[in-house]
Amino acid sequence: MVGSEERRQLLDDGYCVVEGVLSREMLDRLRAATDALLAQQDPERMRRARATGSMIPVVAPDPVFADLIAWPGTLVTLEGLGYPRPSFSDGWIISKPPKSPRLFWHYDWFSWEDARSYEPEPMQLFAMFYLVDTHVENGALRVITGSHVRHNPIHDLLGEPHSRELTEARNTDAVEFTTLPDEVSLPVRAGDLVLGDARLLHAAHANESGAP
Ligand SMILES: O=C(O)CCC(=O)C(=O)O
Repeated sequence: MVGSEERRQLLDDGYCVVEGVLSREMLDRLRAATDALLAQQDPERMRRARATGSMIPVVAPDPVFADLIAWPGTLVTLEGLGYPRPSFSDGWIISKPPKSPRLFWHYDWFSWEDARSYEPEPMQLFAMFYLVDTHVENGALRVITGSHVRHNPIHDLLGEPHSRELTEARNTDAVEFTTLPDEVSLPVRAGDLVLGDARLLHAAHANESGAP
């Protein structure tokens, strides 16, 4: 069970890591379903998504994704954090091909004109489930602690987050791909869950390994 320490971390730091949320059986089902979808991906579409990775919507016709969205381990975690009635907005299957570049700095929040965007309580969380052990060499998440509520110099420099320039990684020397002095890497094990405030600045390491 998660509790007050994880809630403090989510509110103060903007994220928390919950270990072992997915069962072995669920991991096997998800790997089979995502491998099948990835095998059908158009290579040109994958090329255009070099920085983000595959980005396949989870509305794919396999009931395992409905089971994932309503996964009891996630719901119990959210309840422990103070969110007993969450709703789902959207989800994506993200596979980073071997030797693919970094993901650029961005945040997921889209409604800054709403005054509640400037309050401590998040209005939206991201939930990232990992199907393989993920570390700095194969695409681990990078975050800037506290950037969901505090200004960071990179906020002033970021371009349009899903422009073709960025998603195709046309220029990985651009500031959006840079290593920041205050960034933190979040390596995880398969089955772990990273929960984060949608306002948090995040990016990912390149996948320098030979495996997706
Ligand atoms: O690709 C990743 O590792 C993170 C995905 C992400 O940042 C997002 O979906 O907003």
